[in-house]
Amino acid sequence: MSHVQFEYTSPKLEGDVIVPGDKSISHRSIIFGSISHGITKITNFLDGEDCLRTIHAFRAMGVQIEKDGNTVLVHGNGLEGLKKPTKALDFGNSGTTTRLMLGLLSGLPFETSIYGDASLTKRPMDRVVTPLRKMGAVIDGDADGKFLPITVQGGTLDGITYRLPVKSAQVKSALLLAGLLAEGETVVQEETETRNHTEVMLQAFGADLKQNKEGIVVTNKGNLTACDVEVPGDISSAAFFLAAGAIVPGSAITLKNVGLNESRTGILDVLKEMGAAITVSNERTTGGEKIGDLTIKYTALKGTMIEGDVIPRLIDEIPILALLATQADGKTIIKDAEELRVKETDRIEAVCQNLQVLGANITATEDGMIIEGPTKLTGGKISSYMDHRIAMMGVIAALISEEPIEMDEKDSINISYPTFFDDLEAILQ
Ligand code: SPQ
Repeated sequence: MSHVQFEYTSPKLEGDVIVPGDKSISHRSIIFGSISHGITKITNFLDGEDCLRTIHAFRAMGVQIEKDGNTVLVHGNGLEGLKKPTKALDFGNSGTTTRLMLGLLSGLPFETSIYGDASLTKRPMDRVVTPLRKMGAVIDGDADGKFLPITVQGGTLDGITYRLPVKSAQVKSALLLAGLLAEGETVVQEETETRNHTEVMLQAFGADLKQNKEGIVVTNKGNLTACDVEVPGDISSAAFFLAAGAIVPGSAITLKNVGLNESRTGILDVLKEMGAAITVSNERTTGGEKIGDLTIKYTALKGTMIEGDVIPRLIDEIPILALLATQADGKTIIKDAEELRVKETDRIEAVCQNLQVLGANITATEDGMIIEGPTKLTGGKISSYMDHRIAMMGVIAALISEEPIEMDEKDSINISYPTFFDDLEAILQ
């Protein structure tokens, strides 16, 4: 790993950023395009490593997918058009690819083996394997299918009613995908709403999916039909510049075409609560997803409480929100975020250890962290923990640190935001 140093002297951020396409929506557009009939044209597709894993998986199953930059054409031949891959599928670092594909592969008439990188191999898969087995899936893997590598012997499935024990859109989506292939109804119930891109997009592709008081109900009635997808900008990527704009003195940034689906906008609620100068403009809807422009200006912030139902609406933004909280006046408490411990790394430990090195007053708790601000950040040596979101947090920290910040690597950022440094350069004054 090659160490990198970040040093920005009296920076100020000004201008517009067009953040890349949403990672969650990009994955789903490939999956639903591949199982539908017809040509799905995807624009503003995220060219990040995780989404490329999903493309490779479907190409390996015989789907013709043409990619020209951020435009992708998926030539779907329906579920019956998918073929057994000739070798095991490598899902790299991508939790979304793995969990959603486990749902789909469970109902396809062939055997598939899947594996991933060191981080993915440590992430729990039993959260999807357990309910899929209840539907009749035959899944074998390390520690009885808790971890990759996993082999799925696809076959017939029966619909079930399942109440999610974890706040996870990936588990919900895996079951809805399996439900498209199962006999009878599959009902997924969730206590706290998680991102709903699967539901929105399945409806756009013509699936028989409804939401009623029972839960989210899907059946395997008929084929899906190809549907063009314009991917909104990723609010989880925008979050790094929202935070930067709020904490780097003198900054004013506009982030264009950002996805504003309510199940993802928890960060906007929290920023407003903390006193950030943020405005939303140019709101519109495309493919059932809300989009708009976000303008943020530097201003004084105050600490806040982040807990309960907002957590799934900002789960991936917590690392950068923690950095922001080090600059806010007073205490910020983050609770109910135990899911952070099973992301690309244990994000509670990674955030706290890095920010402590930089002189922040931050303490890890079982399900979150407590931050007391404001503190000036010194420089120091930190680690990305090979996690794209931790790495980007480290770079943004360097914008306000008194000394340079050295990090063990920066390439992990390509997972979700390959143009991160170009976008940063473009607004650095
Ligand atoms: O795909 P992966 O690796 O799980 O990515 C992450 C991320 O930070 O990019 C989580 F580490 O995002 C998840 C997110 O946390 C993407 C996702 C989705 O597209 O459905 C849902 C969330 O995960 P979960 O486990 O809460 O369902």
